[in-house]
Amino acid sequence: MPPKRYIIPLVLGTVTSLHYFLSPSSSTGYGRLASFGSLQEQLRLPSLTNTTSITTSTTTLTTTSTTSTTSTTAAVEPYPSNATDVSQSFHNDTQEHRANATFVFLARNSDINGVVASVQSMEDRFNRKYKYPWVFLNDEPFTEEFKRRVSILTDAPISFGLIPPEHWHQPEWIDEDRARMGRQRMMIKGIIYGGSVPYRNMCRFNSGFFFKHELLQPYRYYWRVEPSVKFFCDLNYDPFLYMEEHDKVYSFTISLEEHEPTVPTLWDSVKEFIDQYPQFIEPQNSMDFLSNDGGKKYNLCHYWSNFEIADMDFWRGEAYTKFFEFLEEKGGWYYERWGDAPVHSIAASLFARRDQIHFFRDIGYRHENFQHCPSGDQWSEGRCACDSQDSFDYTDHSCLKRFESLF
Ligand SMILES: Nc1nc2c(ncn2[C@@H]2O[C@H](COP(=O)(O)OP(=O)(O)OP(=O)(O)O)[C@@H](O)[C@H]2O)c(=O)[nH]1
Ligand SMILES: [Mg+2]
Repeated sequence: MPPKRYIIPLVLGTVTSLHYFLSPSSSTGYGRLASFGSLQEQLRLPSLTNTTSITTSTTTLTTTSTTSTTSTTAAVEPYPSNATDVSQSFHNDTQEHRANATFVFLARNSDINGVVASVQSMEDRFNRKYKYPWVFLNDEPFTEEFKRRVSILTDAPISFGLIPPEHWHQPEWIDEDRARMGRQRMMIKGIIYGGSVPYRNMCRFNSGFFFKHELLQPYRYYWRVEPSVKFFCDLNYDPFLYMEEHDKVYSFTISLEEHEPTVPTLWDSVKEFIDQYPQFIEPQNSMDFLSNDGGKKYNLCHYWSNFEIADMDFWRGEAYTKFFEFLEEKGGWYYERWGDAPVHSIAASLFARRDQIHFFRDIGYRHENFQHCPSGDQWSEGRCACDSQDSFDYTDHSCLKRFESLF
């Protein structure tokens, strides 16, 4: 194995958090939304005629900045010691325009077999041609065996990062007695992962911290990948560039209803946030994806976040930063079992224009127990290895119809 294949982005931690504070926010002009009562009507779908006048509110991060990172706790694992600068090798790979993007893969060492299967599926179907980098994150150091097995799968740059403990563990200020009671209640109800603290750590990390990791600072777009997922179709174009060129901030392949007992108070918190920070609500929001009555009640619809291609500058922006901080104070990741999927979906639906959310209909994808399989020309042109009759899209608990009715 040539050493250049083991690449560590030692100079990738190059854009400081200051950058985000300096980034323009999308909040101006929405201050007229004053209270939830009056908000209700305005959150209903306005006409689509104004969409062309909206400009993007985010800034692209570059990989060439030389500012040193401010992170002191996030460890970057050297692998191996003679590794080279990932940004250099990234740009040398091709002359074609590519997006400032990476795959993000959170995993445990024990997930290795599922990780290998997912990476191979992605490489075979898309990335062998495009060579976007891979960033692996873990709350424990990755083993040499993990790195070895992943590294042989691709020629693209790979880096392995350790998550800072404060981005992962249950915060000190959480009332553990109350959290334990919440877990016990959920276990009694038989809610999946209801008794698990690590699962809650993962949900909170994916909601509010992954995009702050040192290894992700150089990038704007990410594609989240999980163990044991399948990509069924050849992708003959670059979905990251699609996101960039069409001003998209969030995308999905499967949308569905959340288990209500995992989020009993989430929507009350969201309504409180809307009352307190009306300036962050995008006038062309997609509240009607989330609610059947203009915002009074959450219909539990969310985008399934094990697949996400999205814009990290959206999560790094003022609206989402405030939203995450607001929810964090409620402690719902630990007192209940708030998932990153409803949290991301609610934020994307409220703070982005609805036309900035994209359904990748042509990407065949499976995460147990559901799959999206394209149909028609997309199925045949993508050489999709799935049955197009077997797709979650229009089944009973899918929210795709609701998404499509927004347009
Ligand atoms: N490092 C680390 N990663 C974790 C931990 N728990 C979950 N993950 C990762 O977080 C992602 C989501 O976890 P999953 O266990 O897949 O959760 P899920 O998709 O809701 O449920 P299943 O896939 O059905 O188990 C996966 O990429 C996991 O590998 C953990 O304790 N440590
Ligand atoms: Mg999973």
